[in-house]
Amino acid sequence: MIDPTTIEAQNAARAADLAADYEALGARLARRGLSIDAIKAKVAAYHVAVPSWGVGTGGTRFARFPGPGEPRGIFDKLDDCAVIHQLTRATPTVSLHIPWDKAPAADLVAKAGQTGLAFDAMNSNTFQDSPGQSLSYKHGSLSNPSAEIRAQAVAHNIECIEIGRAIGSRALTVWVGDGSNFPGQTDLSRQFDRYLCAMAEIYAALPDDWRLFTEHKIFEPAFYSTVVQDWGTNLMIAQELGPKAHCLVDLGHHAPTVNIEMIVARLIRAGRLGGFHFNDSKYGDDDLDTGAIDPFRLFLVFNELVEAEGRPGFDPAHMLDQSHNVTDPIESLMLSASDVRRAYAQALLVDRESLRGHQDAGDALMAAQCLREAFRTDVEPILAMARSEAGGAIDPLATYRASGYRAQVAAERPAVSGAGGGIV
Ligand SMILES: [Mn+2]
Repeated sequence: MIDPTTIEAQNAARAADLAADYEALGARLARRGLSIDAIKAKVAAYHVAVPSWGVGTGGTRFARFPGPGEPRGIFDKLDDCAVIHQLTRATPTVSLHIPWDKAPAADLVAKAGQTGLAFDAMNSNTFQDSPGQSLSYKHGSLSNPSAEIRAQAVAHNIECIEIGRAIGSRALTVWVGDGSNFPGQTDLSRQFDRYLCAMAEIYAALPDDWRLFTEHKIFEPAFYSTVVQDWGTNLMIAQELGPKAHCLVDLGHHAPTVNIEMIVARLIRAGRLGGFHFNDSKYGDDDLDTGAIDPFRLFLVFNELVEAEGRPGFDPAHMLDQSHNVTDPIESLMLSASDVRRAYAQALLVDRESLRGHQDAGDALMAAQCLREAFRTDVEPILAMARSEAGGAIDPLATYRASGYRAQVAAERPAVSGAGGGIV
């Protein structure tokens, strides 16, 4: 991890400016009847999980260009995740992927203890064939026509639950690549029936205090149809499986121009919003850094979440899920963690009473103004003060670069061109 004296020195150089900016913003917000300290407290309590696979360099179907000092395995990944949390104080949990992160549970728990991290949802993998696996998922996993292959996929998911129980996780996320590439390749209904039967077996193995998240995705790797294509299918799955089943919304897994915030509102209404995989995109499932392309959409999603805060049973899980091809993954993840907090802070600024009044009065322009006023507010002093007071960095990026962490781990970790940096 990074030497605390580096953080202290970096913060000392910025503390006076931050205090002035925070005071000025506080005065502005006070005129709108808002307490900056109350918003800061909520932002400080907001956390987003980091996926273990996010700290490795990703790739495209064309190539992968490894970066220096890439993690060699789960223990290096946890070191990198610890740095992200040390500087941002926003990412105390890591989401593991099995089998990529398979290791003795006692060692995982010990490493988490050393690094101050805990484990978020477990992720199963039946979208590729893993070393030593007896049957292939080329033609599907949980929906495969072969009962033996489905049983293998079910057993893998149950193993993920067992590993998760041993390390303190309380959720399983299932995303499958199952689908078809050609009309007629599969019977769309029978394939879905097979998936549901297999998922029911996994659901039956869930501990009482666990949740099951299913993640829909419109396309890729299947390009004609996917078994869990959209939020409607996802909601059907959750409603059929039972109360522990919830829908996971990955921002990149929709058709372009789809209104994701409305999907979020619908899933909240149904009591089935499981949580998020945050990322950003221009064209499809680009897996770009959260907030890098369309921060207004991210804000509108958080606007729905803030609207629903406090409802019984409302407890969505939050995770980043993005791929870093041309940036240092630690830097991208730190900025993205800040950007989800930014969207949350901006959504907290919305004057909901006024908004409702404008909505009821049919004043579309003023209703839109309510949101834009919140979105246009620069909340960086709130984010920076929350980080600083929690022992993190006022400027995580500058502090990280000043620390020399990447060069240090590059010296210890030889480049591995084939290391998994997958996207789910
Ligand atoms: Mn995802």
